[in-house]
Amino acid sequence: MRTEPSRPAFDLDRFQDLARRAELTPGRCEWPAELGSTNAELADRLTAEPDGWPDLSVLGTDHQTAGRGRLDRVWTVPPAACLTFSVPFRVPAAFPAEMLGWLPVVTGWCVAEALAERGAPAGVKWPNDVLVDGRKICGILTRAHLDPERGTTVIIGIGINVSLTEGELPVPTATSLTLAGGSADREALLVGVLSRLGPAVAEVLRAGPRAGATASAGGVRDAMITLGSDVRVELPGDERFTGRAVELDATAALVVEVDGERRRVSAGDVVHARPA
Ligand code: BT5
Repeated sequence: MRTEPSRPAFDLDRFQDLARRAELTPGRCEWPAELGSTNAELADRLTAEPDGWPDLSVLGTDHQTAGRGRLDRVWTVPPAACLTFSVPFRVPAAFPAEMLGWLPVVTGWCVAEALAERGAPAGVKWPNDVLVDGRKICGILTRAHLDPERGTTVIIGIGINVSLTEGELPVPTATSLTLAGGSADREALLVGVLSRLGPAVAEVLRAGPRAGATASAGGVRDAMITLGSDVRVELPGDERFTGRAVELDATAALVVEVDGERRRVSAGDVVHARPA
């Protein structure tokens, strides 16, 4: 993998100026040049300073040296070529745990809308990817941070490939915003994502058991390219089956029709065998 040394560092002042103009009020924003994983680091910082990171704060970095995917997979990008950050949201005590599955897909929808605004029409692949032309441009990883006194904070980690060249893609199934013909302005892209993410996540967390009936859930269903596709489902523990993805249920689980029967998938990987 070749790296491109001439990319500008993320400009936090410019981001904050663009945010002000967009009437976006994020919480605390920090962007160290390098750290291990923004998700792990934000969890540590929440432990050290539980009231120091209000909702819609941002911890980002230009060089993530230990980026994580699901199931201990790695997330890799060359320095400054990606928009890599994590955002915390307090989860109300009454919010049903089974509704947490809405958060990654709602995040995917917000990222897809922000990418479209920056020139790359994107769709959401269940449960945590954003794709452009069938290739992965963004991965999302949520984790719960527990505080015995304050309850649960969900940390939403987002990695968007912004200016990677074809030769820098970590896997052949990836793409980047510039490869897709979009603009490499990371500060404007972050404003676009957060402007959508703040209200959408707040709506879902407010709705509790009715999260699946929110406007955000409707947006997810419209943006989800998995629905209507023939899919191969790979469940944790190596069980595999194929079928047609037909809907998201009230908890954002994927419902797959297999030989006339409906199977509900709440965790696992999905491979799009044939798009709708
Ligand atoms: C994900 O996992 O896609 C979640 C990625 C989340 C990354 C963010 S960055 C900020 C925050 N801090 C972290 O430490 N993580 C989050 P999963 O669905 O398991 O997909 C992982 C797979 O994606 C890998 O096994 C590779 O095949 C592929 N991959 C790795 N890097 C990629 C990239 N830059 N672009 C596209 N695909 C990639």
